[in-house]
Amino acid sequence: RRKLSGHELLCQLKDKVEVATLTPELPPFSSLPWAAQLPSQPLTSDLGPYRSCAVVSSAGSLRNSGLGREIDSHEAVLRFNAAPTTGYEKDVGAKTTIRLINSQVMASDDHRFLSSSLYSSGALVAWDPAPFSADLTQWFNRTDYPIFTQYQRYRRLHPLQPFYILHPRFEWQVWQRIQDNMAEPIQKNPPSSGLLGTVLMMSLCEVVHVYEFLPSRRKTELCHYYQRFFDAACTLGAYHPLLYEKNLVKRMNQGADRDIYNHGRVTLPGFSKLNC
Ligand code: NCC
Repeated sequence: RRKLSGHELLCQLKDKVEVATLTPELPPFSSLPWAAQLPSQPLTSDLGPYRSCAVVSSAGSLRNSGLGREIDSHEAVLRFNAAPTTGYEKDVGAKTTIRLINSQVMASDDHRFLSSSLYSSGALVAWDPAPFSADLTQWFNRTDYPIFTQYQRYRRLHPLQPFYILHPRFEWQVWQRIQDNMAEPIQKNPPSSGLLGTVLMMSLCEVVHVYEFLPSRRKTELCHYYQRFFDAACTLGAYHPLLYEKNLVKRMNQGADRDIYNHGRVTLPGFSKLNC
């Protein structure tokens, strides 16, 4: 099979992946009293369009990057999980427009999801590693972590903050794009938050800059910029098909290779600016 060009890959993503979120009328949620807590509109009708966006990975190589000012200059900034800005502004900026969190963060006691102010800026978007079929009832009956009980609790405490849940179809549509473009079979686990957030922003922004997803010359075994914990698997992947994700993003990058090397910066077009 022929290897697709970067432009063809981008068009595949645009055509075959839909950033869908849960809304109150979707079964099986529609018959549950708390369905009314879900946003009435899908995320893509409420947020954006934005001109220029930043996706900030949580990689340790953001340490001493000095990218904070550049990151904050974008109209919208997406961050992940428990990644803080306070105390790290010089390297990662201070603006948070969207925070994408996995269900493990919502459920684990360490992250104090319900009470920490870390989660209170911008819109929240949650996802859970759903069974491959992406059938909503199957997923509802066996989520990886208790995403729905935590969602209800958070909504009660913070009713005014926008908070979306990604449809599991989305994670598997992105997974399929990776698999169809790799020669060997990849693990049947959903893509990392990093790639999911990048595709989400490509559907909201005219141009997306992703920071330290493809590691720069500052590449390090330090897992996160905000923690003293070392593990190369954070950058290379274990559960998530992270190396394959990075291969795909490298092929789609429209910026210069030296921008990756010097700044860890990748430039991707938003779907609205893509002529397919
Ligand atoms: O580490 P995590 O990801 O929160 O990082 C967010 C995204 O940044 C990219 N990244 C991170 C570190 C690094 N050295 N290189 C990178 O490229 C990845 O794209 C990553 O997705 C996740 O994807 O949700 C993940 O979450 C953590 C963890 O659940 C949260 O941080 C909360 O503690 C997972 N770690 C564990 O389960 C131990 C991680 O595997 C994936």
